[in-house]
Order: sequence, then structure tokens, then C-alpha cells
Amino acid sequence: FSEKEAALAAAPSDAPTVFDKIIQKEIPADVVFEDDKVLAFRDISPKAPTHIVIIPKVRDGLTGLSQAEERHCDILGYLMYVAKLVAKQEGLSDGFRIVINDGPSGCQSVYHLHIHLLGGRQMNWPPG
Ligand code: DGP
Repeated sequence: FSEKEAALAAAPSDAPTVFDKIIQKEIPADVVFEDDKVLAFRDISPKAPTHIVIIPKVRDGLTGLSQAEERHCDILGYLMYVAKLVAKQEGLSDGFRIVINDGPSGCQSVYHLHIHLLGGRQMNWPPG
């Protein structure tokens, strides 16, 4: 299964996701940052030397960025700020990338909004 195949197989849904189990500590994750609002943990299939997934602990309808409403602005901004904090914590002083995949065409496979933080190597543009 490629990431693309996984994304195309994952229909958009508001069913519980694997991230709920990570939040509930039902399955282990390598957590690098946690507070009352967000959780950040290392991606199980890293695409860069540093690859961290940052999620809101409460999904509140945010299956993906395309579902964002004005009430989500605070948490969306906070997730970006945490990405910056974690980038610093990880020593990514030369730069990093954040990515939000949305929907099948955006290669989203988990329908609980998340920011990917990638770093530790030279990134290319355009992305694949
Ligand atoms: P996306 O394709 O943008 O929906 O990203 C979902 C990411 O979540 C993907 O890069 C792999 C990661 N992931 C999926 N399941 C798990 C898991 O059980 N543990 C961890 N640490 N990461 C996971």
C-alpha cells in the first residue's frame, strides 16, 4: 500500500480514527509535545529525518481543513504555533515544512485534522 493508495481507500468520514486511540493512550506513540489542547507525536512512516504529526485533542468536526468553520480559528492558529515550538525543540534551525493533506486528492488518509512537521533534510518544490 502506497500512501496514495491508502489515501484513495480512506473515504472521508467522521468515524473515530486511529488518532483517538493515540489520544486515549490505547495505542502507543512517540509523543514529543502534549498539553490540554494538542498532541504531537512521531509519524509511524516518516518521510524525513524529523516527521511529526500535530493534532487537536478534540476534533470538534475538524475531520480535515476543508471542514473548518470560524469557531476553529483559535485551534488552527494554535496548531501552527505548536508546529513552530516543536520545530525549535527538534533543532530544525535551518528550516522545516508543514503540510496539511486534505481529502482524497490531497492524499489525506486519517480524517482527524493534523499538521505534518517535516525537517532534517533539504525539501524540494513542487511536492509530489
Ligand atoms: P495523512 O496521510 O495526511 O492523513 O497523514 C496521516 C499520517 O498518520 C500518516 O503520515 C501516517 C500517520 N499514522 C497513521 N497511523 C499512525 C499510527 O498508528 N501511529 C503513528 N505514529 N502515526 C500514524
